[in-house]
Amino acid sequence: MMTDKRTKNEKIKEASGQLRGGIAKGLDEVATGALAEDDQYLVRFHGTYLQDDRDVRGERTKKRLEKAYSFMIRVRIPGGVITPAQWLALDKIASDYANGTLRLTTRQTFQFHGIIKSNMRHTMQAIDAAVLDTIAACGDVNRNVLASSNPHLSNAHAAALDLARDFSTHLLPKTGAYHEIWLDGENVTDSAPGGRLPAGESPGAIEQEPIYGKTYLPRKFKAVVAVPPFNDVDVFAHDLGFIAIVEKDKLVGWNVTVGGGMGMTHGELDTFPRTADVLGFCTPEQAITVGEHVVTVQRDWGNREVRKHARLKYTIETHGLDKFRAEVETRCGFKLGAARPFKFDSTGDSLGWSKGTDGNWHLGLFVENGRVKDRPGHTLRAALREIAGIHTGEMICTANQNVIVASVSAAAKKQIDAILAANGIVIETSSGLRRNSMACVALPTCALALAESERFLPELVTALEDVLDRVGLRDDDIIIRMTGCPNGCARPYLAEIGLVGRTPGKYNLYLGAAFDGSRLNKLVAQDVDKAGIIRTLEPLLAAYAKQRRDGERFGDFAIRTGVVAPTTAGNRFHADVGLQKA
Ligand code: SRM
Ligand code: SF4
Repeated sequence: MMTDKRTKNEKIKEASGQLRGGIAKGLDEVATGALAEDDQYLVRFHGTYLQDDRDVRGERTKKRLEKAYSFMIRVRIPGGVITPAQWLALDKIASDYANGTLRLTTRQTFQFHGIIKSNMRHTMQAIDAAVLDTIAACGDVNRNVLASSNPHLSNAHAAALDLARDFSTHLLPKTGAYHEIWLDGENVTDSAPGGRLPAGESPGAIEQEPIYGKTYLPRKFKAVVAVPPFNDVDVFAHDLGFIAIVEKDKLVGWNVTVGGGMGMTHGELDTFPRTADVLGFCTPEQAITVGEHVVTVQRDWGNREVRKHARLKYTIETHGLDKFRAEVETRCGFKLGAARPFKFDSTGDSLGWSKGTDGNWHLGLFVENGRVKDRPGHTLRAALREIAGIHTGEMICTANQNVIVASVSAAAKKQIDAILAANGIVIETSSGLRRNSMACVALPTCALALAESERFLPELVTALEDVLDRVGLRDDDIIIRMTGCPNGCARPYLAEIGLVGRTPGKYNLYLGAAFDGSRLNKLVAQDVDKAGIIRTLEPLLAAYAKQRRDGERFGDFAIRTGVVAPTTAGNRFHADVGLQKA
């Protein structure tokens, strides 16, 4: 008899009745704030995670109390664009049901933290009432699709948003489980996926998942759309990417990228971050078909026996790019064209006010580590709420955890400036390093965090700003990203300075990534604390300030001068580690 070597997760998906499991029943169970173990995994496909407050975990264990359980909910917003009315609705949810903050993520959306089980349905219904949903925001499916921020910048940017929205809709799970569990037969909104069961149908009987089948994908799947020269979605970090090819001011199609990803495990050298490969070129009409078949090949070829090797990046490492391309082309029924030339300059956002070609203004507002909250003297959440109250354009979440207030008239611009000033919000950041900083959530909510991230990076940047002052680099753009573990949620392996948590207070330091997001960095120091990070970086930053060539970036400088060995491919990430020259 053949043994079933598939992971436990595969079996849970298969037996779930298209993502139902025991979630509905578990939500009604009052004896615990948690869900049954299998349902904790299934509920992710609905855009939510069970978490516990790790700050009080030890104390509660001592008192033999259940962990302080609550849920994180992630909204699905392809391209990150919402209306001011939706912003206000989400802001209200943060007060009504969550911990009073909104968290902008590295994938252009919002997370709420701290929602207790008895409020879960109310929260999901409030999100639905705002004509938003959370389905497929997490789980082994195509997640929120990113698009280069601000559709008003050019026709290609508008097309990028359209493609992100269309691809997201195309790949949505078709199951009615979401509506059944969370919305209880509430009105299904226009944007909502699936649909309610027709009268008389038993749950699970009518649904077919033409793309996903019963076991969905082997692992999460992430797609993005980028418009050169801005790589603000970090296209090379994702499973699937579309890069706009504009010729004579016209979007002629997309270069397709595959096999990017960040996650790895400390000490396991067969896990590594990987930059995506360019697969070829497709026309605008072909894009959804190509994307769908990248997904179906991964569905069929992806590793369902070893979850750590289940992402598309390992499928491509295993089978090779040529074989993968041939299979995608066979399934599409047409061949991809040769990749067209493109050039990226940067991965950051355009911050501050800029004027669009239509005469309207756009404000890129830095949100430190994406946390929208009020603190004394800096009431950012209140300011954004007030802005949303008067704004008639869009509010856009960026993949750098910032927000763009888009399409502002000259008169409204003055009002917005006044609101910001009254709430203590200064548009300019204190340094180029802070402007380019990102940290993942980590403690206290993330179950996987090994060290602080969001709560520590601001203080580290402040300390590094003293170094920058000493060496004369305060205003220079240098990318720094931190995560509390090696999963890579703030894409630290594509940062010129990457810091990845090992244990409380200790980080691995990575240097040498490209400013345009095309080259991974390299491990240079292990288990360093705050003082060690500063000690290691100061001489390198001083040398950079003195010896850099015109326009040379810090990451490129570290490679050119031989201080850090370049990472030429993901599978070389763990080779030649350490500082090469003191
Ligand atoms: Fe992530 C798991 C937060 C973007 C790679 N990520 C998690 C979880 C859900 C922890 C867990 O599994 O229990 C974190 C919840 C923390 C919390 O308390 O909120 C979490 N990830 C985040 C966010 C909120 C980070 C942020 O500060 O913005 C980002 C939400 C994105 C979104 O809106 O969808 C976030 N995560 C990313 C990215 C960046 C990206 O996609 O551009 C990555 C690296 C790219 C990639 O996927 O390769 C990323 N997250 C992971 C991984 C490692 C995946 C892997 O292939 O190994 C995990 C762990 C896992 O999946 O097992 C993870
Ligand atoms: Fe949690 Fe690790 Fe992701 Fe940070 S990188 S949010 S610590 S899983």
